[in-house]
Order: sequence, then C-alpha cells, then structure tokens
Amino acid sequence: MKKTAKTIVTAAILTVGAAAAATGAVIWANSQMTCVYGPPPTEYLEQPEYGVEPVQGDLNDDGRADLDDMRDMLAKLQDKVFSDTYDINYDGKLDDADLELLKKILIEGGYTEEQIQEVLNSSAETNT
Ligand SMILES: [Ca+2]
Ligand SMILES: [Ca+2]
Repeated sequence: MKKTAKTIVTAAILTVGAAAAATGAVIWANSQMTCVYGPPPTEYLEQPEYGVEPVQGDLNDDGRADLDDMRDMLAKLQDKVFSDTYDINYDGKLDDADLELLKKILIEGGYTEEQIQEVLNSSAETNT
C-alpha cells in the first residue's frame, strides 16, 4: 500500500517534470515536496552590471578607471562643486587628496606619470 502511494507520487513528479522540461522550467523534487521554478529571468541576465563590483576610480561609470575620469575630476575641482561620486577617499571633501588617489589608481592601472601629467597640463591650459 505504502509502495503504491509512492509510485503514484513519483509518476506525478515525472509528469510535472516533463511539462516543466517542455517550457524550459527547472524542477526540483524530493520525497517530501515538489517545487517547480519558472524559466530564468532573462531581463536580469541581460543586465550583468547588477552584482558587479564597482571599479575604483571609475567616475563616469563606463566600467574602467582611465584618463577621462581624471579629466572629469579636474573639471569638478575647477567648478568647486562637491559631488560624492568624486570624493573617492570618502572624507566629505573634494580636493587634491582625491586627485592624488585617482592618480595612484591610474598608475596602478597601467598609466604612466607622463600621461597623467599631460592631462593635468591640458586642464591647467583650458583653465587660464
Ligand atoms: Ca571611467
Ligand atoms: Ca575627498
């Protein structure tokens, strides 16, 4: 009797499983319960930026820290407008300390002192 009941449950699970396989759903089952998951949420999968670690020094959100980020920071420093995006050392101020930190990040990322100095010079020229 007990064996028969289990056989019926197994048959039911297999039926649900076949239906789930046809729709691309995932089925999970054990002797106590059956759970059918829907197909993977494609909208989520198409947006891989979720759960991705932010890149340190990436201020314009293009996924990498580069000289454009430094140009953006220089512009903000010249405008003297505080923005917490650019306060990369999180001290509540936008100043040279943030610029120094960004320089360090860029050098660690493979940029040379010369490349950075060039950006600093061109920024100083446009300011005068
Ligand atoms: Ca960037
Ligand atoms: Ca700061």
